[in-house]
Amino acid sequence: MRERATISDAMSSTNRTLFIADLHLAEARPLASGRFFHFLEDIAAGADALYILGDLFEYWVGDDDVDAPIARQAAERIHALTAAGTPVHFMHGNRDFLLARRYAGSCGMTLLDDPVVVDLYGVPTLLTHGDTLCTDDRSYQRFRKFARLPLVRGSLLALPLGLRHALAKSARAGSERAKTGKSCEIMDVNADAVADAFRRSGALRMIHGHTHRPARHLATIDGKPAERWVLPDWYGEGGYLACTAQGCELLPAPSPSKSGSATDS
Ligand SMILES: [Mn+2]
Repeated sequence: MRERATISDAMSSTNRTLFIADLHLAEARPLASGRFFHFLEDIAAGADALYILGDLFEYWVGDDDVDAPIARQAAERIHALTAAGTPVHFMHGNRDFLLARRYAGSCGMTLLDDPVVVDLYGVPTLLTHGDTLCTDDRSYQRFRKFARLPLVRGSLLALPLGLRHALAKSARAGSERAKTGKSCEIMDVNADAVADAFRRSGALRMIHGHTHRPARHLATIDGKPAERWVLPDWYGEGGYLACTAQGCELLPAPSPSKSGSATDS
């Protein structure tokens, strides 16, 4: 352990924990995966831990979809990080909630419940993907509850792979249409839902993604400080939150040298 820390000190600063979300990796978005792999090697190596707070993938139809190259590549790269001693924790997003133990195991990463409170260098910190905070979007919240019932989940996974791909495609098309009207990702979080989450958990800090509105929000709830960090998506340059005992900061993901500031179409 000490030996590894010495090696990684030269690569990146240690004693910090990193958070990312909403990478939306897909075959059609090679620049995002290139950035992510570069991030794993150059930034996450040597960190105390990496938390992926949902929507690592644009969609996920089941761990048995073993032919997807992006899934295989991501598993290899994440596994290299965990094998080198940096624990990786994964929480489901709304796009990849079917990701299960088999795939997580192949990455060497642990699955987290949503929400969960972790002790982050002494600060009780609530981690969530963020979609449950978008309570103004009632139809989405009904769908979310339904889709995650064990029976529904199980029935979905029992469908032939081809049919699951077709369903995922139509769900993405439907969500694109919905965004022009109302969508959780556009409507943002509900302030009362945020305050409730702080109250119920006793956390002083919250970290989430989903809304694609990176920011640091400071509030006082019941006389206590409440710090909320929103993670960026990786449709553009991408980015991450780095936390130490001193606090957190949002940082851009470094571009792999060739692609510069280019983005996927
Ligand atoms: Mn999401």
